Amino acid sequence: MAKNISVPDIGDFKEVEIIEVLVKPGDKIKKNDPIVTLESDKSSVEVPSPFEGKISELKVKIGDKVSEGSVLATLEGSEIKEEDSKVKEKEKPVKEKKIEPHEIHKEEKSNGQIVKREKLYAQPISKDDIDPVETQEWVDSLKGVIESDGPSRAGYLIKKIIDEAYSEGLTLPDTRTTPYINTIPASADVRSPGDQNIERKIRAYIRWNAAAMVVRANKKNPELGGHIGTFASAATLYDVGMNHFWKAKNNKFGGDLIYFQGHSAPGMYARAFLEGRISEKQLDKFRQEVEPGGLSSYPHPWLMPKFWQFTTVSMGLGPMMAIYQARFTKYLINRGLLKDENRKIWCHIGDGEMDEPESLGAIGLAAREKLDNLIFVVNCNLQRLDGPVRGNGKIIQELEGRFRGAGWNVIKVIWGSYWDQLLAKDKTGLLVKRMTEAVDGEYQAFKAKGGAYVREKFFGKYPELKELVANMTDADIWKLNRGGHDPHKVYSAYHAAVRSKGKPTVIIAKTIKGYGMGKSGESMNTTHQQKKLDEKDLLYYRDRFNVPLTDKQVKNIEYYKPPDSSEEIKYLKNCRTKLGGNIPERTTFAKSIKTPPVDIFESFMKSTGEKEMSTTMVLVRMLANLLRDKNVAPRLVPIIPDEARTFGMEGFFQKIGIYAHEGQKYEPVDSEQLSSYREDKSGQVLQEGITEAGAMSSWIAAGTAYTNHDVEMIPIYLFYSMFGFQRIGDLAWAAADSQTRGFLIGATSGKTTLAGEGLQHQDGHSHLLASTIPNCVSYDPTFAYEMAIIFRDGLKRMHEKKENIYYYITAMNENYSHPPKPAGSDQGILKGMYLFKEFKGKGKAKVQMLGSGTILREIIKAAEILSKDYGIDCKVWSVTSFNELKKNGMEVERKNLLSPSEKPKKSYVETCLHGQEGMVIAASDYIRSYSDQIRPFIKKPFYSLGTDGFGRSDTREKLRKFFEVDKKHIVVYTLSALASEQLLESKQAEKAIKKYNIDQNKIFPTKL
Ligand SMILES: Cc1ncc(C[n+]2csc(CCOP(=O)(O)OP(=O)(O)O)c2C)c(N)n1
Ligand SMILES: [Mg+2]
Repeated sequence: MAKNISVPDIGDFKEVEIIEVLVKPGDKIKKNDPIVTLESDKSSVEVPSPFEGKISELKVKIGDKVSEGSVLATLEGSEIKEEDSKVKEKEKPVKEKKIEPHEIHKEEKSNGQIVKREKLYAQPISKDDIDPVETQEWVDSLKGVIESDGPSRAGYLIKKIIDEAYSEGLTLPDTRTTPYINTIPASADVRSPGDQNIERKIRAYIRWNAAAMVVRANKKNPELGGHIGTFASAATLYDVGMNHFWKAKNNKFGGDLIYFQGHSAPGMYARAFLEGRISEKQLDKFRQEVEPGGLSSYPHPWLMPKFWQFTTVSMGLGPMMAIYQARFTKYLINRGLLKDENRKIWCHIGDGEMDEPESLGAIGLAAREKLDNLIFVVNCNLQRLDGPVRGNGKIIQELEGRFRGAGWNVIKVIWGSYWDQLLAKDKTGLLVKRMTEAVDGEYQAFKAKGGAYVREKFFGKYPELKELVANMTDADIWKLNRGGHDPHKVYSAYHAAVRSKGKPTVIIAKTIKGYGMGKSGESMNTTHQQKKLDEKDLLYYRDRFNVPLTDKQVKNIEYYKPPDSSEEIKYLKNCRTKLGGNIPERTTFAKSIKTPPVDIFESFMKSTGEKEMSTTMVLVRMLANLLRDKNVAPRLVPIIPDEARTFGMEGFFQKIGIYAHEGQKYEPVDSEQLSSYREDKSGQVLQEGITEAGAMSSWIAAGTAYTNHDVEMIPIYLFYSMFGFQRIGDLAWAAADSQTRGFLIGATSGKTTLAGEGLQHQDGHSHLLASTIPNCVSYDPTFAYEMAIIFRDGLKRMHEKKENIYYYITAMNENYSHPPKPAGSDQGILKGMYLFKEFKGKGKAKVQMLGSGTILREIIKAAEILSKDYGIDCKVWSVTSFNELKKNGMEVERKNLLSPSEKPKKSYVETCLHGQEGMVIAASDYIRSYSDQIRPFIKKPFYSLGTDGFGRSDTREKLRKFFEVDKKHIVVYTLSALASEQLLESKQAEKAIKKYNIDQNKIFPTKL
């Protein structure tokens, strides 16, 4: 039975051109195999076959125009399986609709015992009690239900009562926060199985060595800096993870991924020293990295590529990148590229750091995506750099509210075990009330001023509480520890966190900044900056943690490392052996991706004839071609922050699907259309919503998957170029440090090319920002063949040869026809410039004309005019990258200056222009500084034109006139420049100014 394949619903488009026919008669095809590619003026999309079968006849050819219903081909043969694709598509989401098990309940039963759980303690603080007997009855009923029917039932009843209360119109207390006590009650704590005696010693040595390396460095030279107080507060949080939880990467397991708080780095080095991974000599080179073997100030994979994995010190970026790392890990698993090994992503953050909008900016996504592989640990030492984080409030409560509101599993670790007994004795709730009402500024002072002060100011507020501690000495009171310094409480929290299902977990731990530093910096406002400890301080620090060093050794600030045969070192190493190896450690075993053959790019080398298209369309078409390459296709990660339609990429929705961890639970409104919005659990596109920072974090996660997951991926992040480097420049820097490989595409780029959008959208400087990143390779191509050659080279360099660089390529939305590739231009395209065309005049003068992006086309038009109307010989050079030319120029110049007796070498620009006569005029759609970069390497008069000043909306023609980069201004400026070089009479230029109506009195655009 023969069957027609016709064009399905393609939205509002009619008479759309066929640009590719992907089958021929006789081909056996499967359902969804592409038949043809259609291209509208904005986007291209493949039409898939709705059936399986054999092509008997083709009804169309390249260049034909088709609309909905046009027949493309006929299928025949017994293989035809008539399936209604629409029905199938509709069935899919229904199939994927699953009822989520009630995760919390599961978790409650995880250790087989019924315990008093978070819900019981999560009650908001009540107002004054007017009927304690009645209150007690309610509480007793609740306890009764928990005992007889378990916590799930109790939770259900409470929810029911709350629902009832709302329907009665009651105003209920705010439930964002729970009382200021540990989320896990003492009765439910899971104690650490570790040997606490040995662990305490190990922790003491790490603390000592971490402080010693900072003090020694600053003794050598106070310029070097460093931090002691941060790690001092976080040591237990790290130790418990290192000894009991964080599993390393090895040949059996992918490894947990740990984002360390940037300025706690000395602690990580100090542990690695005990483990024998870092030598004493290296410790002595903390923050001295110019000579080989130094240790980075902070986690910098670029500088310590075998050690650090994640760059975190720019506050806020770590949390955001960790969230998207966790999300990307799930993406890889759902796409079948990674085994699900229950790996966790841990992110350590300071409480001050939580002020950064980025730190909290993506927590909603983490909950939405059910990232139960993600654990945040917020070290609440209540201080940041200058002083308290929330002196008048409580950072722990504030964060609890925000994370609970976002849907996270929140575990507060506020009080250490020494408080357990006091809390148990607190029958009236007065202790919890006092704990809750004291503000962080007070808590800071409590730890700075000693036991007597705490007795007076904290317990002393209520006689009952004073009485509660009457039998305790001041020293006992001082010993009442904070949760984040209690290994059992921390262990218990981590234990619960790794078992959380269906949501991410945040552990909010209370600690003391500068713990153990005593008068020199414990809980002081100056703690953060403390990098010097005098003899007295050091002796105190040694005694506080019982570090076995003599006074003399302390005075010499010697490191302490027991012999390898000691029980401490054996224990420490054994812990890591059990957990699979070293952390942090950066390795990569990813296989490279074979660069696709040139024929995939061949069509871009030819002229597009009459057909006009933008370089964005070229790129999208190229990506569609790449999706047919079996090596590249599965590894492409297109990332788009809600701009797919702007860039003509909606065709990807159907073809490769949008990643959605729960699939698609609804029938999309446009389900009848070819480019219907298709979400899929194994979808490939990351449609990020409107978050450039999030999209960039995804890009970093994908571009470093070769090391974090041993899978080489090819992330391609397309964004409005103005919202790229300018918006998320700090992440672009972190990406470079992380050795991210992938493509950033600054689409709708150029100040006059993006016409209507105006001042905030028009980008005239992103290339300059890109140029500040040493391992970023950037291009501003004009023509399809340039884009294709650059892109293929990028694939080769990054993903086949594994160079640690990334690409920034600008793409435009201006449609024009593209010429064929000039023979022999490949190398020039990659190096940054090549001779595009020569326009012979009458030899009246000679000019070298350089242009990039769409303004190259104005240069070409100007050259035509100059040669025809003024008899000037023009050579037009397409400059694909002023940035690459400048890099090469700087390097060659430096080499020449360092070799004064040798024959100077020529930079690539000089090589191109050497022997070419005439001055140089350069123009781009960016500010003049972009093209000015090559000025020092051109030994000729050089004039540059550019788009300096604020953008504004208007037509391209008017904008180019305004910024003086249109063909007329280029002609006039060239004539005028020739006159100033005395190569032409000035009246020629005067005449041209009149002829082209150029206003000589117009104010310079930067002032308008
Ligand atoms: C984006 C950014 N801004 C400022 C800094 C400088 N800085 C380094 S640490 C710090 C205070 C951090 O306080 P917190 O997060 O509470 O960490 P703690 O040392 O208390 O653990 C500041 C402001 C930075 N590293 N990054
Ligand atoms: Mg802090």
